[in-house]
Amino acid sequence: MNTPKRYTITAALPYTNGPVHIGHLAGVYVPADIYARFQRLKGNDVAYISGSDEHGVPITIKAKKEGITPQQVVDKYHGIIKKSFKEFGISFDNYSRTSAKVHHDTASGFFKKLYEDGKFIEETNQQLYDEQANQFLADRFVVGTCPKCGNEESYGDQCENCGTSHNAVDLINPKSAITGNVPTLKETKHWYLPLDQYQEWLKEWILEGHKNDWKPNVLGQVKSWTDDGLRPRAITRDLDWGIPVPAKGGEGKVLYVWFDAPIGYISSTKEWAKREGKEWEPYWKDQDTKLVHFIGKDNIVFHCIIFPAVLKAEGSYILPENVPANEFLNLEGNKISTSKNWAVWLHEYLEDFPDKQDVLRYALTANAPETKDNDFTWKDFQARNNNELVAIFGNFINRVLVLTHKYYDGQVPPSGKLSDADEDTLMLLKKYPQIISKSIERYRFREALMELMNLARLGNKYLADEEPWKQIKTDPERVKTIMNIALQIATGLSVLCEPFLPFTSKKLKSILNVSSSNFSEKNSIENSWNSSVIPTEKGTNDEESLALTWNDVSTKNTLLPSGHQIGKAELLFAKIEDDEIQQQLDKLQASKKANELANKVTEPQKETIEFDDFTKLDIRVGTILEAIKVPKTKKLLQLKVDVGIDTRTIVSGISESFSPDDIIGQKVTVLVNLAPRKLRGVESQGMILMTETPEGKLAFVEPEQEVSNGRQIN
Ligand code: B3M
Ligand code: ZN
Repeated sequence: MNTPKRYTITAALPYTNGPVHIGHLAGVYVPADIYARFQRLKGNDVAYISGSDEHGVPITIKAKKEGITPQQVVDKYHGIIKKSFKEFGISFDNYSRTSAKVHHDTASGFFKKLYEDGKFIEETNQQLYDEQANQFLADRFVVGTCPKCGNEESYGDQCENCGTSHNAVDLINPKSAITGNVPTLKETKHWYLPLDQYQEWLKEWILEGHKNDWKPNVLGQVKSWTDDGLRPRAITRDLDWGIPVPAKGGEGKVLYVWFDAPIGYISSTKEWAKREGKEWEPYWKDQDTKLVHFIGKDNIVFHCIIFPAVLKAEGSYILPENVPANEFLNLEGNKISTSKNWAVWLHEYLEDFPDKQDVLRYALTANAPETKDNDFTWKDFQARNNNELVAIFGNFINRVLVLTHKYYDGQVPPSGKLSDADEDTLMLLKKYPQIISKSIERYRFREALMELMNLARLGNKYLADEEPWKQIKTDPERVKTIMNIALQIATGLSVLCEPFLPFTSKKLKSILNVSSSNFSEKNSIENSWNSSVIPTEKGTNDEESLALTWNDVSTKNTLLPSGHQIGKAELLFAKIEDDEIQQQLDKLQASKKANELANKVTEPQKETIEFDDFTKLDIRVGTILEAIKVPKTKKLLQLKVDVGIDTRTIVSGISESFSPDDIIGQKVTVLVNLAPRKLRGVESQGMILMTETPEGKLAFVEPEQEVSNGRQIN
């Protein structure tokens, strides 16, 4: 076997201003997890690192909006995010947070070293300022037109449309995101990283050095910025949420979130190493370590320009081997949006589909936005499950397990003389680790997954060609060989599917009665992150525990020896029915609508009235006695209401929210002295007071305690 290599694999630190959704998963966490699990299975030494990004303006904005402190915001979402990643089987070796002390110390230390080494420019100049909010406007506190692409909703530090990162003063027509005011300019001092000084080096390192192995979308963005010419970037801010600037004159200022966040990878590695009793330095400073950053395309500039420049300025760190950034995932034809609540949230998915982690991992990988933006639809999710996982993978495994039990009581039969087809099939099986590796090593996870499914297809084809269920009557000896081979394929699948479908792999291995190798011990769901796992020695007694590695599938002639006992057959995947999908579609529409209503601007207050105007209104408590639909109308119900004074007819436009039967006996409040008027031929003698729920449904206004009909409201 090759000597193990050391890998530091990072997944972008999610902002803790909201939960994680499928866009984050498809773009970053699922591909990074496949890669990390794969490298571990290959026997490599892996640190798979992430954590919560708890600084920055998005968090301050969220706190303002919810009327809580930034600390409360990050505590809430850090908890939700961490729990959902864990339940989803993301096998981080460590998931930290940038509010941790180790991170504050590490980021401060970086700044100090660069400051003392004279790597920064210190400059006092004019910055955007909101007089009303009493605050400098950096980053997401300011929106305006992007100087590069003309997008009118660019943020102060980055345009989400073209990805360009700029200084807030470069925005055309800037506006404060806090008050909507046009900002003024005010003088302030900041520290700048002179990116222009790194431009030639960056071009050489990335555009020349990696022109053949980095993704075209990443190279394209880097080229576009360097062609425009890099300029010094401020790495400090006039804010109070963040890591204090450790320099003279830095009082009241904090580090720019994009200065400290990537250093979070290093702090998280330190935290992990300390817990595991390891050295952290080799993972960041040894030239033989491969550093790979998994990110979404909006993070390219920070991982390919700014962070490398910081590492280079520091001098003792390695640079990324690759930054395989993904494009964006859309949802049902629209851009995923946290603010519009157009998203599938991971923690909600896990509630609705508690045992279907692998189905989502599969659907997101099969449809990953690797080279262009892609669309997630619930219909596609269903089809991927029913037509691929159930019909191809699950079907093959199920046939193998059931037949092995039926013919041999679950004991692997011996193989006899091999036919040409047998030899070919076994040879193909041995090729799959290599085929799948090749795709994974090139960050082509869709392709890798397709190849994995081709192995399941190979299994199905083999059974369909050999028809053991027929041959058992005529040539039972031959069937032993067929089933032996089918069992080898099933075992191969159980090992090779682990990076993609870890829950399935675990279940299948336990049915087949084989275990993970020591290298992938870390991948087992319970043992993953934040618990120290002591790798076990590779099983010495193969009879007891068959510990299989990725390479074993290529090198071993038999993965499952004859006579080996397998466990009870169980289905790996279940069909997903139409109504489950419809529920998700309904939920999506409902949450979008609820969000629109919640964000609906509250109507401004009406003109002032005098007390006498108010006393003119005669509002009484009443009870609905009868209700019928007004024929040929959509909205109108004709009601009989006891208002204490009398029982009268009122026509009310509430038919879309209530069915007549449900409101008999409903307490209501009625404006009784409204001049009668005819609606569709029926005279209405008053008006029932209504309000609206966040879902847009009408709601009655009723007294909070029992009140008799006719009581006045004043
Ligand atoms: N928190 C941005 C984002 O969530 C950011 C990534 C940091 S990686 C160091 O898009
Ligand atoms: Zn732009």
